Amino acid sequence: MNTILVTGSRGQIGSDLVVALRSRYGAEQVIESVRKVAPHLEGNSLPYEVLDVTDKQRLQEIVEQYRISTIYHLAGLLSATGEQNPELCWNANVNGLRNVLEVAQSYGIRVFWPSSIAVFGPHTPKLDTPQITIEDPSTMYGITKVTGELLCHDYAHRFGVDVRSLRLPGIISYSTPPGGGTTDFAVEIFYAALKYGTYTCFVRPETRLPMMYMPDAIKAILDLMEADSVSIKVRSSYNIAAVSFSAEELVAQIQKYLPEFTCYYAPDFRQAIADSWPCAIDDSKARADWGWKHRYDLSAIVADMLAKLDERMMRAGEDSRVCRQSLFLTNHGGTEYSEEEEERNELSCSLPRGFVDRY
Ligand code: AKB
Repeated sequence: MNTILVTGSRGQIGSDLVVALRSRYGAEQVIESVRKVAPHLEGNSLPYEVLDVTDKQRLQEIVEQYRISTIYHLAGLLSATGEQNPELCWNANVNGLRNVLEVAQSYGIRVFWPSSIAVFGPHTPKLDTPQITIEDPSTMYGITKVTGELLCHDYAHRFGVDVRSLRLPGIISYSTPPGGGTTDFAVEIFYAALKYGTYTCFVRPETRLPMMYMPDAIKAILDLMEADSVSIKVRSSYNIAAVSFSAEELVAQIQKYLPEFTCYYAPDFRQAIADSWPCAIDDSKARADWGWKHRYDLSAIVADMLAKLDERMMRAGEDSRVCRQSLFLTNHGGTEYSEEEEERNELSCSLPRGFVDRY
């Protein structure tokens, strides 16, 4: 029986991943864990635990209690918050991962851990960034991801831990806003476009970064974790890619639906982080080893994001500026989730934390 623990389960990826895992393996088989109990989790009939991943003893107790066989270890800080709190970033990202790998070794657990394009730095080739290349990150977040990759490689080869990882790009999603990343602008912009018709972007218009739509990210994680062990040739972390676009290209695509939408640019400290990352990475190894293939290009992402957010705003009784009819007619998207799953994933259309203050 596959019993799964998801750490950081209420983050941007965790929120969607838990829904997908529960639909695949059964609701009771997936145990969520969060660092602090949130009011909406109390009274939740599905299993969840409070876990600070730096507490190895508590992690071990949960693993024993539920006889966990797979851990999706998502708890950790992102690049922008990591720069503002480097000590916490190191502690949560590196010591947390090490605890997971230690426990995985003791109990024979399969592990998924997200690395990031943040492992790359100013001397890394910016276009078609190869699987094996210079890794000279200029952020604490990137340093923790390089360290994490080395730990994964070591625990896999030295102790036989079945750990699998992806170097994720910026993830665009409508269920839960991201918290504290450099690529967050590519999500915030949708909320702002619909609600206010204007957005102030914290990177320059020509800033081009690798991105992926959440349904593709969930598919990549599930495909990787279900692949035959012998096909997983990279145990540090796989390059993975879908689309690459600049901030101004994203704006232009949104303007096709919302012609009056205006974007202003006020680059802040996150510009330097974005400038240190690649524009587009080569993921041919993932495509060859375990058959990775993305589905959503920029136009499909924008159509689906606007339709889904607009629908949520409508359900929440909020106004959006979309011409509903034209949006739905051109919605080529559709996600992997059924209506029923979406209903279960009752996440509101609230704006990202701290986001409203800027308006
Ligand atoms: C971030 O911006 O920090 C993340 C990432 C690319 O790892 N989205």
